[in-house]
Amino acid sequence: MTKGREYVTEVFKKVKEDNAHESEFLQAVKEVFETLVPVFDRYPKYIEENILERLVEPERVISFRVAWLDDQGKVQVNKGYRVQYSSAIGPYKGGIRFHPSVNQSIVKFLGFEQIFKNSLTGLPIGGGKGGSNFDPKGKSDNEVMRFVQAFMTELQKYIGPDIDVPAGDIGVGAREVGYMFGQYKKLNGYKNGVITGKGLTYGGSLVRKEATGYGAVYFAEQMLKANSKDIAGKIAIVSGSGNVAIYAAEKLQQLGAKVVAMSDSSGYIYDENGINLDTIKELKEKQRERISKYVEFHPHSVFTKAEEGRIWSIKTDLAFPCATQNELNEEDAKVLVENGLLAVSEGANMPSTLEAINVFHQAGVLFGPAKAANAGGVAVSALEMSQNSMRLAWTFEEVDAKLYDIMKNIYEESVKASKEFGQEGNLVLGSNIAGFLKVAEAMSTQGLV
Ligand code: NDP
Ligand code: 2IT
Repeated sequence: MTKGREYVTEVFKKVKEDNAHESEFLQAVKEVFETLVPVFDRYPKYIEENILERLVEPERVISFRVAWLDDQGKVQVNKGYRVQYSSAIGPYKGGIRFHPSVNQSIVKFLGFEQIFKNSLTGLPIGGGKGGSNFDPKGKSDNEVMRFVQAFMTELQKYIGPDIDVPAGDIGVGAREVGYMFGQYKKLNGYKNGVITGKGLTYGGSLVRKEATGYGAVYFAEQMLKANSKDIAGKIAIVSGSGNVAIYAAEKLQQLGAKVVAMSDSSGYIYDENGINLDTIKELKEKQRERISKYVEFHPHSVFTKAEEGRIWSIKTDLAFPCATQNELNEEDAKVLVENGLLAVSEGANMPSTLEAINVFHQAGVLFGPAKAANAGGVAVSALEMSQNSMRLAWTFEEVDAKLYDIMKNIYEESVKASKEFGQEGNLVLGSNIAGFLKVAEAMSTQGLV
């Protein structure tokens, strides 16, 4: 056993003991740790400084009660969280998720991933994440507003433009960000850099809404180009139908791919003519409807319930998992590979299980891992912070060009690290190492703080 392997094994054992019930968190940690062994073999000083054990422990975990009144005047109580994971390279930065499944394990896995992702963007942002087990589905706008105001009344004590800058994630879009910003402002005065993903009328950045989805497609484009292939003419599947999925599908269509399927938690639609995104935007962004309704507008399309079939059973060249963690398992991966899959670009966080990733790697499928492929969202968040600080706004074309360059750079840095550490083309390893090295060096330079 090498020194690096010994160190990683020992730290992971401790992490497992200390966080035994946090399965998503342990999954995310395991994936990263496995790929860092060659780094510790090469740089023993990081073992001496015990960088890994320090990094895997969040700087701060905040959890709080959120009590609010529903439309019937009844008191409702939810859990709220903010994990301020690492400030080694900048203020904590990461989204807020509202979904009934949110717990400490989910927020920690997302926060841990965010450290490396944010480092990869090349911009000065640390890692953090937050959320609540509040379910926005079926709630009135007024209920959402009252909940968000109660949530922010607590959260505002811990955030600030140079301290910790939240944004959206699952269940947190334009409406929720607007209410969060309003409540923060009421309590602290106007500080536009305190949250990103803001509306364009009050300090938001052009392209932020599109950034994660567009970025995941730009990343796929880089992988394909390096293999003398192209997006034009390809069949694509995009899971989910939220913010990331919609704009991944939009960019795919702009580049000439045919997106044949999208989904939500109730099931998926298959449209052999190619998904009509105007219908999806109307149903999802405006009406907050279920995706099954798409069939009413396009009767030739087919809806399959989640219990009755998997979106990944459809034959496709490109797969963009853009819904949630662990939505693509080993069995799904095998079916996709049998059907001739070329490439996967992860728009969601940790959508593929570790077993599924192994299947893709063994089959030679081009695989763009979440930390690299979906970093476009947080990258444009950081550009929103820059514009806020400068008190000016760039055009759509300017921000889009910067996003494109950032995604290209992440791809190139990940390939370079995979080569330097002996597994050329393994972008899971490459992106983890490229993201880690900058954070580790910053921690090492700053001493034991
Ligand atoms: P949205 O809330 O806009 O959309 C989420 C989509 O995923 C919906 O279609 C939702 O279906 C589906 N979904 C959510 N949870 C589940 C579940 N447990 N099972 C099945 N389907 C589910 O969120 P986003 O598009 O913002 O986020 C999607 C993914 O992308 C997440 O993993 C997020 O962490 C990641 N991400 C988001 C970024 C951003 O900028 N927004 C940046 C980088 C990553 P339903 O409506 O039925 O729940
Ligand atoms: O997972 C993510 O990168 C996000 N939800 C976006 C975070 C951000 O701060 O823009």
